[in-house]
Amino acid sequence: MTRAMRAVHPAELGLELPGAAEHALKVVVVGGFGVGKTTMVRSVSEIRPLHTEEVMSRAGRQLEDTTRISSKSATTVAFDFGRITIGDRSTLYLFGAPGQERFWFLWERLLSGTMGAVLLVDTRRLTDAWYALDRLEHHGMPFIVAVNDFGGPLHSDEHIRGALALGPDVPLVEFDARDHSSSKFVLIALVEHLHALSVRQKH
Ligand SMILES: Nc1nc2c(ncn2[C@@H]2O[C@H](COP(=O)(O)OP(=O)(O)O)[C@@H](O)[C@H]2O)c(=O)[nH]1
Ligand SMILES: [Mg+2]
Repeated sequence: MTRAMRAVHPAELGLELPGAAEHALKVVVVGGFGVGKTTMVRSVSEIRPLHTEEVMSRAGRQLEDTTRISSKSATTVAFDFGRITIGDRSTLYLFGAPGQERFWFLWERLLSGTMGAVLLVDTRRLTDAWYALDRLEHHGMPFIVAVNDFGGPLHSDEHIRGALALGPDVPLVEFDARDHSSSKFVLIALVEHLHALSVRQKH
């Protein structure tokens, strides 16, 4: 997996959001429940990230399988939102997807206007990524896969690619969502991937 990545200026992408600041890119962070989406948006954001968390209600607890994730007592009920500047003039607006199944209807809105996505995976629960993967592929959304380090089994890239049926062109990186620089590298990897795709389209 790749750790060192060359920084690229998103201005090179020529991708802009209608009505938004120049070189503003909307990026979504998706993945299964408890995989580190909120953690990543918080650790990387330059502004105090907006998020809506609630202590799980008794009813909510019955709806979700939290037995495997015992440390998780708060859950994201709306999008996480954060912002990071890369280079002088490029701003990424980050949206963390809601993890719970009862908020999945928000996905269409989440993905509209989105330039690219980061799919987070936990090697202990690779299959939890399938729903997000299916949605990304359904929307033809460019994405990279970021393996969050929970101390789970160290799988080879081939194993992870096989389990998620990833195409050879989808970048796979490892990181720690709790770490600002590590999370920033993931976003730079996504920007580079978008750049590579736009160059390929032009030729
Ligand atoms: N060990 C470890 N724990 C993490 C990491 N990232 C997140 N966590 C913890 O995992 C739990 C779930 O993370 P959260 O960001 O809420 O997941 P979300 O449901 O995808 O938003 C929290 O208790 C985090 O502190 C990581 O890289 N390593
Ligand atoms: Mg969350």
